[in-house]
Amino acid sequence: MKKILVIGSVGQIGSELTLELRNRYGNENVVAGFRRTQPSEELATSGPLENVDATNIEKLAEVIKKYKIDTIYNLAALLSAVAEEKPQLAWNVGVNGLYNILEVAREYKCAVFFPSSIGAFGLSTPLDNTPQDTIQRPGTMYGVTKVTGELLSDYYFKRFGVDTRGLRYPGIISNVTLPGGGTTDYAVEIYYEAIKNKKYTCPLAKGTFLDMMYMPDAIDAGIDIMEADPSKLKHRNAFNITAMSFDPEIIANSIKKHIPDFVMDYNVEPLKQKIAESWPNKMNDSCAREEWGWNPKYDLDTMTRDMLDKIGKKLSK
Ligand code: VAH
Repeated sequence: MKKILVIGSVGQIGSELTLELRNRYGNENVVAGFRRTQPSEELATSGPLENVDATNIEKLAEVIKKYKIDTIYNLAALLSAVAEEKPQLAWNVGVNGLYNILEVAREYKCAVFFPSSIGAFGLSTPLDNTPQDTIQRPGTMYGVTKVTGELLSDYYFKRFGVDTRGLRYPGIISNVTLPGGGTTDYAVEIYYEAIKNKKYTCPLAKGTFLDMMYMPDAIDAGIDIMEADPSKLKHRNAFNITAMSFDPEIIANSIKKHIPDFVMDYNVEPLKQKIAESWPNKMNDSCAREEWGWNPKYDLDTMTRDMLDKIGKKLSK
């Protein structure tokens, strides 16, 4: 039976991933690790909670031993735009934290999930049909922490046999948790504003294409990769995965199919625009599909229908 620790369980991915892991493996087998932000009532009442700061290796080891953890999902990170404002903190959480997690995983024989990102690529990467194995020279601290994390995780697999696996997530869109400080946050905000005000001012320019994914697919991918047959994995850290690619105009048109009088204008935020332009327009995720069966269920229109339905219900309460 898996005994799982989710570090960063109150974040955009962590909060929904932890609940799904509890559904699949049993509430008592999934420990929700958090630092400052208090867990939701659902997270707090459905299973064990621990205050875990990945930069404190002693506390981390204590929790691993207390619950006999065999799998660590490490979702602690500062997202791209915030990481540019606080690069030293981003490095400390993203890299020093990961180093501690890998060291504890080495000592207590835990598997480790590492969430990389499209942010691990830069302007010198082929931005269309971005290959699984290609040049990675990101220009952001977020990207530097992700490339470092990929290399460190692969090293721990090859040198110490730690079962590390990772995904290069695209922008993730959720109807549950609001994102905090990401370049792709617009793709969540637009749905709320469309419902509330039928108007949205977009911080990214028309024609800025980015890979995206609906949260249910992101959660399934995070669980499926850790359950995959290791003998089939030619790659480890980290797999390109994507479900769709769109620019602001395309997602706005998808919303207009349901809210015909929705209007969008632009007020480009230079930092987010600069970051977005250095990320792929569309990744090639054939390795994930071949090596562990990656196959997203949601496209833009099915996601839009579900987002508007779920957020509409939430806002009408
Ligand atoms: C961000 N949503 O924008 C995150 C994500 C690929 C983007 O890492 O920073």
